[in-house]
Amino acid sequence: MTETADCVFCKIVAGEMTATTVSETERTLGFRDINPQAPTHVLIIPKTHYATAADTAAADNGLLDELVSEAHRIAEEDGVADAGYRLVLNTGTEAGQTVHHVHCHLIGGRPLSWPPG
Ligand code: D5M
Repeated sequence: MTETADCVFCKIVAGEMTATTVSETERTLGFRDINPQAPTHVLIIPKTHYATAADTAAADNGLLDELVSEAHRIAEEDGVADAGYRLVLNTGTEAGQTVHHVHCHLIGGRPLSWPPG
């Protein structure tokens, strides 16, 4: 859980960078992705810095559950829950993880193809 001074999501949590926040709990923050891939594209993160989902699960039992619960609540708020949505946790470089502060992508509001690219 080494917080890095140049972590963009830590900066958002600290209020040093702006984001379009859609949810906040004691331990989580949800904000709209800067490069949306669908009508609803929200990132849900823990306020504490963990690099990956596995690191989060190992360090803080229950925190990943909160990310998923928040994602579902936001999906309902955005009106995409009934049609269906996708949660994505990119992990590592080959999976396309570019920000190394764990984040759950909530993507919905359009039909989504499978498999992903
Ligand atoms: O996804 C990282 C995601 O983070 C990517 O979809 C862009 C988004 N991003 C990066 N910087 C910002 C800021 N400042 N606000 C909102 N969204 C941001 P990954 O799974 O690591 O590829």
